[in-house]
Amino acid sequence: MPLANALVRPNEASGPELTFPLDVLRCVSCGLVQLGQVVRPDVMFRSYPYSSSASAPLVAHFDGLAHDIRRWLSTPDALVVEIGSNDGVLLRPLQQSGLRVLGIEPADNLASAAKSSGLDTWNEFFGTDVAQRIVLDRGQASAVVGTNVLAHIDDLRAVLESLEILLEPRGVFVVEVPYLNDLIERVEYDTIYHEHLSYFSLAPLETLFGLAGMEVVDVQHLPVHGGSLRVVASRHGAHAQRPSVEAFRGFEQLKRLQDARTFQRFADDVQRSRHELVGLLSTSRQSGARIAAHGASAKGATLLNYCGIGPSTIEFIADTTRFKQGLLSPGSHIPIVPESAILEQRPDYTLLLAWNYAEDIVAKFDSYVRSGGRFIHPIPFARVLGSA
Ligand code: DWN
Repeated sequence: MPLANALVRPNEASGPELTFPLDVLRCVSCGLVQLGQVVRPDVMFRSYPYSSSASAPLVAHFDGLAHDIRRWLSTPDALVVEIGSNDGVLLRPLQQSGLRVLGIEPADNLASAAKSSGLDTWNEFFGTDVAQRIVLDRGQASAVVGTNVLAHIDDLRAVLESLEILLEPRGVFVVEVPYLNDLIERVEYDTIYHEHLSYFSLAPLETLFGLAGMEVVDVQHLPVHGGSLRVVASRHGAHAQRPSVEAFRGFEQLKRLQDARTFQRFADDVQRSRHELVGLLSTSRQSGARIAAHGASAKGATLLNYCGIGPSTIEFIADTTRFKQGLLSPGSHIPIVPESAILEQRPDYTLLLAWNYAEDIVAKFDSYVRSGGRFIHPIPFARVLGSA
């Protein structure tokens, strides 16, 4: 499979394209579901086309997270450090609420975007050396936040060592990760790609934090990104453990996330999902329908390449992210164009490659639907939205 965000310049489309095996494994002792291959982080993240602020629903999500973080802080000007701060989408509301903030962002393009909007950002990968420099420069942090970044980091023990340095005694680590149970139950196989090294559930996270004398003190299930966990961890005894933790332990037992048969059923569901999507698209094409897609997402790259869908089926992918427009999707080489193309070209069908925002996107293109256009939702199994 190609790298999910390695968009291709049209003039390089005939050249070589990096591809890697994509195998998902499960540790039989701690239950951590993880990739069998690690692609170098500098290859994937030094220049990164994914801008969180491009998705309006995400901006609203991070405003909510900024509000929630405050209840774990004891002083109004506490220091909050965000790992993988992207374009500053969370740093902004945190700073506006009076907190001291610092973003750690390895992507050159995103770090400069954040800095140019006045958000203090270091263009680095997080690690123990950065943690030490932060403490020397600003003191220890009351909170360290990581949304959709912990799953991207190979050396999880180094994260724990860095937290030990960076967090003040009652400091909290607030982390959001895609939730394994949602991935399995909703057949969200397209969220599997090389950026996501780990596919977390609560049990392995508790084991991980336990290695560093930390514990999970709160767990929330969120709808964002197809279903995520928001986990708060701190040093043992620093905060009372909320009832949500015990409740989630029971939930995961019920869902049999440690049972191999759960994963065999998932594998069967993935084959069915691919079969039904390819069937729907080819039937539509055979009847002369024109098909486009919306959302040049990372998950879209997995879906298109795994299902063998290319430009002969999908004419273009409309996306609001300026870093992505004018480029081709990884592997499948479908042109990425501004969202206006949907109303201008009026394809009969538009495949939702960012289905996690389906409600917002369908509402956004209400006139397209009213004039007969139809969205196809591929996950868990392909269906035409709004059809009679
Ligand atoms: O972990 C990760 C997740 C959180 O974000 C990263 N490794 C990569 C990325 O995954 P993704 O690209 O699948 O995320 P999204 O947020 O589902 O991507 C949405 C895409 O759709 C973006 O390119 C923006 C675009 N979009 C749009 O064009 N118009 C999104 C919305 C809501 C819209 O209205």
